[in-house]
Amino acid sequence: MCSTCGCGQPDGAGTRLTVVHGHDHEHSHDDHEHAAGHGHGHGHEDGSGHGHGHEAGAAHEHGRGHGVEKVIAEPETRTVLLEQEILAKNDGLAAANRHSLVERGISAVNLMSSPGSGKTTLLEHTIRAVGDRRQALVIEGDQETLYDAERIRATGSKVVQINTGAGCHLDAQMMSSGLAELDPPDGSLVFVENVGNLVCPALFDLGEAARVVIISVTEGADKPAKYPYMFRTADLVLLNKIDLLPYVDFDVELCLSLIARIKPDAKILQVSATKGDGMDAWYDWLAKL
Ligand SMILES: Nc1nc2c(ncn2[C@@H]2O[C@H](COP(=O)(O)OP(=O)(O)OP(=O)(O)O)[C@@H](O)[C@H]2O)c(=O)[nH]1
Ligand SMILES: [Zn+2]
Ligand SMILES: [Zn+2]
Repeated sequence: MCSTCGCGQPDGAGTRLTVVHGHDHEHSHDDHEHAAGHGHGHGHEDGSGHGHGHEAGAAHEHGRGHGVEKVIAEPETRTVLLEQEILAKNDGLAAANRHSLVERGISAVNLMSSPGSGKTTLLEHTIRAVGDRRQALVIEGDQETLYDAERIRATGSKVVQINTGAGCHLDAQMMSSGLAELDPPDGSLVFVENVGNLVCPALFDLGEAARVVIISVTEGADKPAKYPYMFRTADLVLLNKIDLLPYVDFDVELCLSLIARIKPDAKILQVSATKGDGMDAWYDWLAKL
């Protein structure tokens, strides 16, 4: 759950809290004393659980209904309703965006990833490679700065920057405003660089034709397992920075198998945006949009 944008899982699945112990000790629910200050967690029969800290030597009681679940449960109910309203409104606007894009033969591609995986670098090379076949324009999403927009402008492509401030994703309203400002010609290709974040952007449909998730080999092979929703909704996964494989401890097979577990029919391309490896396959994929 994201406190700045109110986004969360659209199916309303609750937040789970599991505390992993750094030490072993027997734990009862009777009054007891702890010799040293430490934190710990425990579960309840209903499947919930929580963690808390103890001062050194502090005695305390653990009761089954000691209020923690109640405090969490009430605001969560309101939060889920708020999320549903936000996402329903977003989906309506996204449908309108999609309709007008399709009518005008414009293909929008939503690029999503962690910060620094190479979205802007990929775009710089892609615009130069495909720009003579199909006009490419860019909507840049960032919390702050015009840095990425300036990099894109240097390629000669038209670009609109959307700064989200505290926001952690682009939404359909921002997409609509960005498109109005960008004014892409009929038949063009519009790339959207979403805010670097593997969580929130996945929840917000922009009306795009395709979603591309970029993961780089410097991030760790376990990212698909940790952020499954992002990978589940992707039309294409790009594994970037493969030129660095000789220097980093990244298990490609593990990463591919984790993606396949989340999305068995996932399309995955291995690329190096800076060195050019695998980029022709990416350009071929784009040509089919
Ligand atoms: N070695 C290597 N470095 C890359 C590659 N692609 C991008 N980089 C580098 O990774 C860094 C981050 O790249 P960006 O393109 O700015 O990443 P980004 O996803 O746009 O970052 P944010 O907009 O901050 O989310 C830069 O130093 C790039 O030069 C690649 O294929 N190989
Ligand atoms: Zn960028
Ligand atoms: Zn968010």
